[in-house]
Amino acid sequence: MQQLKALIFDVDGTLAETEPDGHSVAFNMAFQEVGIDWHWDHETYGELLDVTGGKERLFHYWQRYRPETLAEAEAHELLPRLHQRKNSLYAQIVADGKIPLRPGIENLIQTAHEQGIATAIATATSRANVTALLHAAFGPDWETKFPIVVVGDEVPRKKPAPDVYLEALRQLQLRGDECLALEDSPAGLAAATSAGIPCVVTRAKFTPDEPMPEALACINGLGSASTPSAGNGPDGAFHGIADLSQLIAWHSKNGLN
Ligand code: XBP
Ligand code: MG
Repeated sequence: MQQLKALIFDVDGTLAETEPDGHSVAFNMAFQEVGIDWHWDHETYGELLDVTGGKERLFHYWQRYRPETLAEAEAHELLPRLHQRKNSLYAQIVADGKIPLRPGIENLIQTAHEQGIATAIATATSRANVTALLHAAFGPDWETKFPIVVVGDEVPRKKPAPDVYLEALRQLQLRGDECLALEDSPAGLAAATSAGIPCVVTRAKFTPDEPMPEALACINGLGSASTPSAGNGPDGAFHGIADLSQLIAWHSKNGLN
């Protein structure tokens, strides 16, 4: 049995509900601002989340659904600019305090630090977006909580490739089985497990309603005293709070060990 030495957190969907309340809102605002007749409703955005990375998502949508709206050269000029504008609008939404951390996250990070368990970030989003969210949530010294932050555009391949997790392991100087990943998406789960890191999925609003047998546990959130979580852990049905002691217990049963 391997001792748990680090928790590696995904950002969007796992730390906070940034997709429905932040990124998708900001994408639609940016479409309006630049005068393109695109609009991503909830269902469309949910499907587009299979493509990780906002810029990649824009190019995918253009090529797959609306190729007639932009010529090749126009798309290569407009879409990166649109993505930048989306990120500025997203940063503003976050700075306005509109996206709280999900229940249990703050407590989990605090307890991990008290018990000498490292906390790191492995995300498909950009460093600027991580900074915006964590600064708003934890204040100006947020980097003391997350000294290791690995982002999608600073590694060769985004999730579902394992690159962000492999780089996090390299910086942590730990093996995969000494860590636990927290994710909300099939792409994130695939990234963590292919890096050899057991993964707990905390379902978010956009998590597809499908079984995730590769997950060590798949629950509908970390849960709190007022709203306990439910789902499945390695021992079967789970109902309660997935606090640090629960995560350590699950980690000790990790089949990857
Ligand atoms: C989720 C993503 C990101 C965000 C948007 O990342 O795939 O692309 O949707 O952010 P994760 P960007 O769940 O790994 O945190 O526009 O910066 O890509
Ligand atoms: Mg996510």
